[in-house]
Amino acid sequence: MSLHQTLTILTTLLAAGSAVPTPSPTTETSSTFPHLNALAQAKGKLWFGSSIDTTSSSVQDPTYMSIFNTASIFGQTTPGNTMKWDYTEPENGVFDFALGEETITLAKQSDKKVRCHNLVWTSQLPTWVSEASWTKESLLEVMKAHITKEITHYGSDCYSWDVVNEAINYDGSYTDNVFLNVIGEDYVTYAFQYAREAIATLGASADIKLFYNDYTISRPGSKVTAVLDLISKIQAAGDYIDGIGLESHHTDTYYPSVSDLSTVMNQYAAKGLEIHITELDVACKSTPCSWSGQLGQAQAFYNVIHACMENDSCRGMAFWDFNDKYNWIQPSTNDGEGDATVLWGNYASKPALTAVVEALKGESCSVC
Ligand code: 9MR
Repeated sequence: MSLHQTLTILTTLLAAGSAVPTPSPTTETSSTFPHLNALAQAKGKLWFGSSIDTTSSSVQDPTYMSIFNTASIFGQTTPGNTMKWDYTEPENGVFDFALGEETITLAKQSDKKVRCHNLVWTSQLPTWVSEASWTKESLLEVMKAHITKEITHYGSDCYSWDVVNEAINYDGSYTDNVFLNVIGEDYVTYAFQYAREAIATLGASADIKLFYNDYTISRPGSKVTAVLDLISKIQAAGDYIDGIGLESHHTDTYYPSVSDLSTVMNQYAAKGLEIHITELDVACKSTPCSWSGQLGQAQAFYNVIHACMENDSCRGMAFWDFNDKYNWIQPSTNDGEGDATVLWGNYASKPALTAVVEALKGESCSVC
């Protein structure tokens, strides 16, 4: 029985009375926060990173920024929002890269690689795309122009691009969107082809990797089968895809085992893909997250990082934010679910942070 399971039982037994004692957390600053990137790189990984959203008040928070800006803590970043279609091409043919550039500038200041995110997605798609009536040819033209402009604008400032995001539903069917409805399932392959062609125009030195990025693809099942089929289709059409991003949005009560993760990672690796953990966070189903919830959360973080460290094709890992105050899953808008990162809003650390460090070092989890 794991520490988490034991404590769940104890917590239930003690429900009416005293709580299970909890250790005092550290209040983290850039001087105390563990050097996750250095730890990952010491074991041969490319980086450990975190997303950043320059439209959020997080960038006005000095403690947040001093942690984010420490290269040994985070060696990679992804703009949480500002390179998406609604920001970059709000009107047909009118491009605006200013907000996306803010992330590139920040990344350069602390020597971070940037996973650029994303080119084609159902969400955050302006209505001029989603609600107009298109022919297959006219929508392909618009999609190609968007992909080409973004890739050529940012060039080698992007380590990689998430070319298509979340194209498959949990049951393995294609996500309903204007691209599917007008172009058909092949829109995914077209998007990758256009992305590869855009990179070719940048010259031989441009080594920008092209990724498919999705959620709930961390354990075997209908969705993973469909995603593997999708990858085979892209690969059959040409040398268009380099990697797969496992978003890794989990919860304290529902998360993949190390064995699930290693099964699917081996399947992606067998396709020759580089694997990234792209958006790791673990929401507690009820908040404030109980001690038992925090231990479940720690186990989830541990499993994901441990599985990546064990798989040579898994090259990098990133949080989808590192402080509860700024993560996208806020209890007020998510039915009480939240507290999804390794730090409380006041920078106190959670067991999850210890678990991440232990997984990076190849140690067993003392808090799971
Ligand atoms: O973190 C992003 C949040 O600020 C936006 O409101 C949301 C809108 O769709 O998108 C969030 O980021 C998503 C990412 O781009 C793709 N995978 C799921 C992420 C969480 O929703």
